[in-house]
Amino acid sequence: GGKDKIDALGRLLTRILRHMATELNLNMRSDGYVKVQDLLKLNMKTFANVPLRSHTVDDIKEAVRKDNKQRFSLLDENGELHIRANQGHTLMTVESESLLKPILLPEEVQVCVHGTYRTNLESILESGLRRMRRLHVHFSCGLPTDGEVISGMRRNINVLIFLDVRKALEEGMKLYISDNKVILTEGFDGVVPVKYFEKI
Ligand code: HQG
Repeated sequence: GGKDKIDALGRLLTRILRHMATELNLNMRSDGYVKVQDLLKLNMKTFANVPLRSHTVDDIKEAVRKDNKQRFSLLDENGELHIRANQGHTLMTVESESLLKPILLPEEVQVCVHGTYRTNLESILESGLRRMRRLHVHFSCGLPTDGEVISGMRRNINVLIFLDVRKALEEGMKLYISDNKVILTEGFDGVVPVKYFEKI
């Protein structure tokens, strides 16, 4: 039905905006925005097997509005609608400073927690939290309540790692917050060392 089509559109938008701009020759600004009209020209199909070209600007607006983690932002500039992913990028052309707001004081953050899986824990305790393919390690600024989704962690995680925000900031780790309230950091060279874990 319509909902599934919009869901599938949202998933494709996530993939393109986080990971594929370069290979698709898509014009992306350093703050992650691309023109919606450029997106709608791409010769791709969504996971519902619907050609991107058959979607409309209104479909894109609906996908943005209905996204359960507020993954996207829209921007109207001189009558031209732009869209970006708020976080999760792997593209080196996206600059943290223009996409994200720096966190300067520990008081700005109540909780900072990374969700992961038991199978990763041994390795994480050995080498720290790594950003893997992405530009940043992701943290949520709260915990999911009653099976709700929360931006910044997956739904089915079974281990929580809390970051000592004060210590991290004091020692010069750069922390950022995205428009959808995900806390992001490159750590030091892509790694958040174990000594910044508050508790697990
Ligand atoms: C793990 C989803 C072994 C890390 C979520 C994670 C988030 C290690 C995985 C966003 C490790 C990386 C990001 C180490 C880290 N050894 N495993 N040293 N260091 N890991 O997808 O945080 O639905 O890059 O714990 O909600 O899972 O896509 O990061 O399990 O916001 O919008 O390596 O993706 O949002 O996986 O998820 P990811 P993530 P969306």
